[in-house]
Amino acid sequence: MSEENLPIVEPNAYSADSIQVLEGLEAVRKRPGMYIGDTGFRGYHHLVYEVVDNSVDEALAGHCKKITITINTDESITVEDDGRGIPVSMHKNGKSALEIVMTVLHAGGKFDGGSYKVSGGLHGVGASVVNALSSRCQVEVFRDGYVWSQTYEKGIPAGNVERGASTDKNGTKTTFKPDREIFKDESIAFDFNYLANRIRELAFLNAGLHITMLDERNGKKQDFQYGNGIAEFVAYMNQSKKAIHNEVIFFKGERESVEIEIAMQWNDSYSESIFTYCNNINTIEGGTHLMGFRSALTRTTNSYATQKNFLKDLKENLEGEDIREGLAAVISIKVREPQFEGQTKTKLGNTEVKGIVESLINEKLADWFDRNPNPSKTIIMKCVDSARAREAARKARELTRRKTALDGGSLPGKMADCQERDPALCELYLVEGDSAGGSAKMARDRKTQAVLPLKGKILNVEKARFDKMLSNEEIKMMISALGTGIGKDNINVDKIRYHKIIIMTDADVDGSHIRTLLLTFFYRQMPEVIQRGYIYIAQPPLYRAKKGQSEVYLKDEIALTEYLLNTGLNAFKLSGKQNSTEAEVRKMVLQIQKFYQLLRVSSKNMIQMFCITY
Ligand code: 0RA
Repeated sequence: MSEENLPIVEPNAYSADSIQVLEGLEAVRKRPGMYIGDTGFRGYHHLVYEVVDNSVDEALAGHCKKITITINTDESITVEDDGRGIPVSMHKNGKSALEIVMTVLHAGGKFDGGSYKVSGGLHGVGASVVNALSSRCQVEVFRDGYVWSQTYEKGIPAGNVERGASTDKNGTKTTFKPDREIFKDESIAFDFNYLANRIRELAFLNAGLHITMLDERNGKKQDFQYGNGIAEFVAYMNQSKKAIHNEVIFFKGERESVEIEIAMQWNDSYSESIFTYCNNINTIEGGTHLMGFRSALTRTTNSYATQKNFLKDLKENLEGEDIREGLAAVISIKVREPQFEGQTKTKLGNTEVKGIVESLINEKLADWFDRNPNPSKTIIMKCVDSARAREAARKARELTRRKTALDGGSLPGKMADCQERDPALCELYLVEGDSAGGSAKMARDRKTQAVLPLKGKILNVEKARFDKMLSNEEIKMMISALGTGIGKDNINVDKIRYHKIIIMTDADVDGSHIRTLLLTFFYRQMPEVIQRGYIYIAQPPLYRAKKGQSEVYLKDEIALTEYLLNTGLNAFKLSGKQNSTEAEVRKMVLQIQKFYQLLRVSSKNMIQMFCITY
């Protein structure tokens, strides 16, 4: 049947199919967490990624060059691509393919199995999940000369697929508004920068793909397009560091239908940053691609260094970690049937991938070393340095074994510990400077709250080797206060003495610098402490409101407006409506506030429009 002649289907036709659809949508709405992780900030933003992933899949298949993501003023999202458009043709059961994609779980690629070689996201489950969790969703498909559209409410079609105006465009445009019955926390709103981080990543991972982000709430616009893909990603990672060689090393290849791209560049820091991806998904837990990369890097670097006689003073081979010190790298592979394992399903399990990646890197890296003798020598010299430092640190550690401050035997003198011994009940405040430390000690509840004052700027562990870090007084104090020990083979997070570690720095630039340094320390040396959710940041309130005897602290502008409304409104009545309730007045004031905000934005846009016209 041709798409131009879609038959009219009874909107509420009672069939086995529609019962299944309703059951599917209900399952998603009942347990949204199973499909999008959670219904808080993360899950709310995850909806956008699911829709964008479908457009990126279309780009991966080679049919889409441009994606535009718009945050609309009503907190709905529009994602538009210039791909082939979701098929709208009639399916066997009398429904349009579009309706099936949007309402049936797991339908995405099913009705057209051979369409995509690889796929990110939920493999096409995404569209129907987002639809089910949206109060309203509209899809417009530009295809075969017409605009086709269908609208849904909580995932249920509000009508049939309609053929609209004629068009010569191709593509898909989805607009959805997250359902507040599911995403109950009304304070959650789309965060442009949070979305931009993932969008930038997608643009890096898909060289040449042009993604534009627009925020209609404030007129913000950002374009992402990287012709050199992950090589530019690595340059971006190193932008605030000093690279030790100019060119980002980049390899690309395809073997046994696995596509592999690797970009890397060493910088003068002492930490390694390797990001790995499979089908555009960040494999945080690593896996077989990372294993293949590591083993090839260690082997090829050692064999080149030995052949050039660079290891003669070292008398042993370089270890993997010597080579990866200061390395920034991105590994991106695309496979047909990815197996994701691990606790968070972000560990690549495909066993064949290790050997494939390993042999490609062995070959290409050996060739790169041969063709680039000067940067190769610089890189190997840095690895040799690192091996020497590792050896020195090992000797130093052996000499100072026994009970040192680092084993948590003795607590630092400046620290005020708490009385409680159950870590789950204990809080440690890391405070900037002795005077703030003094105030915190006076204000604390000494039963459960411990205070450790730190002197000014702590060491930047990103720029220091392990042995230097261990000789730093502030760092030593923290480690002994925490009680976990330190270092790859010596740390034991189960021994931590506090389940709440609160970073409490001053509300100024120095304070945020120190906070960054502390977070860097935890990120690099005690990532598990972050993963377990033990790290907190104290947020000093911006306002104090005093009224008679009562005194409250207000976190920010929003809290202030809320407070003013709550305390001031009972005195007001809407003019002409003497019996207006407080809730009515409140709603109206909030609407006026929102209206003014939108007016500010749109008048800015208007002025821009006029400037262009005249
Ligand atoms: C299945 C088959 C075809 C296109 C798509 C899915 C498709 C889905 C989405 C979702 C967002 N944007 C999209 N663009 C395309 C191709 C069918 C054909 O024309 O052969």
